[in-house]
Amino acid sequence: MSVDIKGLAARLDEAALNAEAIPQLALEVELISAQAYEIQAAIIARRLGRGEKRNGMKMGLTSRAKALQMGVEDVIWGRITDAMVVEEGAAVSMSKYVHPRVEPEIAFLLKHPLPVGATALEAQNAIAAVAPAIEIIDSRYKDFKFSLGDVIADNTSASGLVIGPWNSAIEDISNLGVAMSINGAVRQVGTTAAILGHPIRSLVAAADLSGRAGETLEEGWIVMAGGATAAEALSVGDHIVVEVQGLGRAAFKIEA
Ligand code: OOG
Ligand code: MG
Repeated sequence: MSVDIKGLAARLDEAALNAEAIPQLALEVELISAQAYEIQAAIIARRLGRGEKRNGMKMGLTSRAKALQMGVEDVIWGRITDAMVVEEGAAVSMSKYVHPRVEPEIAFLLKHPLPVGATALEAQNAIAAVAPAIEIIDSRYKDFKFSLGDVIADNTSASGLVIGPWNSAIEDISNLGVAMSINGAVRQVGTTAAILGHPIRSLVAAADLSGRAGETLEEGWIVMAGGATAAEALSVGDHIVVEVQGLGRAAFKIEA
């Protein structure tokens, strides 16, 4: 079936720009993954056209907790641009978002490109540094509800990322404790082992998925490994802190 890739991309891009929810595309058209990724690519092309710079990739639904919370089983990925980066410790305005949620992640910084077919050892050797991170997800769909095709088209709900200190002396990251607090109360706890059993597998999968889409993970790019726990909804005034054992913390605030 023919799908209006550019039209649907414009709809999602404008929903994000206006911070206004739209109905799920699935109510109108059943997208196969390849079409949904084309829509995602077209949204990013619009953003790059406005001067944003591509600086990485995010993995999604790499933990059981997230797959269960969202009711979508497949590992998915999205594209990151510089405009999505929120300065660590900063306050961001709620007006930028529809219904934002946060999730605790770790971020990889690449010191050289990582092609499709990379092994776990090659992935490990491509890492310049690892950081504790927060992903701000904000589905452009009403009620934060979507099908697999919907969420892929919507750049996998990517909206913001907060990166804590980069650790270049990389220790074993396979099973680090993760805690996410909002206003001083711990809301989610978990471990990096929840990310595909070992977060390095998320980086290997990122290389494969982007390679198959005709891209390569580039030197200097950030790769977000995916939420280690379920996400939490945000309200004005919230102060969010994610702490990863041995890596440090990342924090930000949400204001009116
Ligand atoms: C989809 C994005 C999932 C993650 O880390 O699992 C994701 C969503 O939950 O809206 O970013
Ligand atoms: Mg995420």
